[in-house]
Amino acid sequence: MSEQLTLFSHRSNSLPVEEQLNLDHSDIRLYRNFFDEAASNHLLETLTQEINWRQEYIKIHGNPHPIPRLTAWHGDEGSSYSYSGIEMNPEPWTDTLRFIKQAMETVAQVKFNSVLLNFYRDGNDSVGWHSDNELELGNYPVIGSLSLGGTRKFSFKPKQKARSFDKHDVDLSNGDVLLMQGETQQYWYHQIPKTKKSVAPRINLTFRVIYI
Ligand SMILES: O=C(O)CCC(=O)C(=O)O
Ligand SMILES: [Mn+2]
Repeated sequence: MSEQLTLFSHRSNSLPVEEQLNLDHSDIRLYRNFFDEAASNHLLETLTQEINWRQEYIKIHGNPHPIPRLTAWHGDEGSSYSYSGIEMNPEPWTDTLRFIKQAMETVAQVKFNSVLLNFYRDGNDSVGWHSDNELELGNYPVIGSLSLGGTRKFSFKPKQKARSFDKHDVDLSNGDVLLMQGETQQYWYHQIPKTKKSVAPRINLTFRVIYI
């Protein structure tokens, strides 16, 4: 563990302030500024440099299409995972990732064994509607998400069409933690839409428990 990292305070050292999103059949909690600005900026810079960011492709009608963001996958050995048809084998934990993981575990109250990282270079980068409901994540996935860098809109919409009026948006900013658990992935889709606004680069880390 680098000396600099251990100096950073995060809100789990005190009692983090929790906002609960009030959506049916969900358990979604927000911890604003979980990491303070200095820590968040440092983590953003370090991860930008040290992560081996990859451009992945998905096949549509047999043709490869670049996904609109860069990604990386780190975790315990054996926690391999398929995502949008991409089979991902984890890279090992770095000191930075281990430090963040330990902090996230204090609010999530679970031990994570993997993390998917997304790098959104600008407003053209995005992730489309999906839920994190892959079989490897079990029936009630606990997803701990940390956002670093530019603020982006994160949207929820219900899986049942009749409830589509229930769409809900939340802005995720530098240092914010979003925890999704319980039935959330069974009942709700989420996305990061593209935006025409000028936005700073953003890194999002979603910590997960993969049942091997
Ligand atoms: O960037 C985000 O906030 C969300 C990323 C996400 O939903 C995912 O990687 O599954
Ligand atoms: Mn997701």
